[in-house]
This record gives sequence, C-alpha cells and structure tokens, in this order.
Amino acid sequence: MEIEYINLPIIDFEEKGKLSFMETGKDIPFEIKRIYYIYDIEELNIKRGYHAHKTLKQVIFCLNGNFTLELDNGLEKEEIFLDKPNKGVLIDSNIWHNMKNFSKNVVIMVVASDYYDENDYIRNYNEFIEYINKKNNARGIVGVKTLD
Ligand code: T46
Repeated sequence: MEIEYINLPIIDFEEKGKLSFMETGKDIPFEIKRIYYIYDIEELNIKRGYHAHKTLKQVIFCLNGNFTLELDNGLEKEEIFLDKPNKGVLIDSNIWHNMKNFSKNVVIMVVASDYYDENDYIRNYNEFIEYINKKNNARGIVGVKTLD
C-alpha cells in the first residue's frame, strides 16, 4: 500500500528551537477547513479511530510523543510509527484507520478537508468493505475483498 508522507519544512534556529509550517495547496494537498487535536490520553493502551471517511481527506501529525497509525484500504494494511512534528501522513478518503500505542503526553494534530460531519463516517468494518466494493464495482473494478 502506497503511503503519502507529508514532510513539512523545518527552519532550525539551533538553541532558539525549530519552526515548521504548512500551506494549503503546497504542503497539504487540499484546502484545510478544520484542524483538531487529540491530547491528554490517560489510558495509553486504548485505541481510537476504527472508521473510514467517505469523502474527507486528512493529514495527521504527531506534535509530541509518539503513536502508531494503522491504515487499511480493504486489501492491504500498513502500520506507521509517527514521532516527529514535521512528518505527516495523508489519510485519504475510503481508508479504514486507527491509532494505538500512545506514548505519555502524545499530542496528535489533524488537518482536514472539510467540516465535521458524522454522515461522512463509516464506523463498521463490514460496511466499509461493502462500501468500497460497491464503489469499485461501479468503476468496473472487481471487489477487493469478500466478507467472512
Ligand atoms: C479521524 C481520526 C484520526 C466533533 O464534534 N468535531 C470534530 O471535528 C471531531 C474530530 C470530532 N468531534 C466529536 C465526534 C465524537 O462525538 O468528537 C467525538 C470523538 O470523535 P471520534 O470518536 O471520531 O474520535 P477519534 O479519535 O476516533 O477520530 C478522530 C476523528 O473523529 C476522525 O475523523 O479520522 O480522529
């Protein structure tokens, strides 16, 4: 599965710290309409996510600490370790994703292509597989996976 990494520029001021930035259409491949943060996770063994989005595109960054991102396109799965504030990963639409193995004080930032809309979420894995199979069939591609 091809992973699209977003490597933000770093301006290094040495002892004065580093500065990174992102710009719509340059670093981020969509117009940013929403930014949200996940932080203060007390129970580090929990998992978050477990859904896909029908249309939303997102780039996820780990601003502090580290965690593991899992991506699943219905055919292949990939685990990505995120621990650098300038290294993002594109979570495209129709990708099942979850987050796990959080370190203490982890801070996750996500930039998203649209406003929050619960109707854009697919929160059931079997529905996700049916959804992408239907989409692929409509495009003449044979379904990627059958349900058990
Ligand atoms: C995603 C992963 C990476 C809002 O009201 N507005 C928002 O912008 C967001 C992101 C969430 N919410 C509400 C919806 C739920 O009642 O906050 C609650 C927790 O959301 P959720 O259970 O979806 O949280 P995660 O961490 O499982 O997923 C979040 C994003 O929702 C999701 O889009 O891709 O982070």
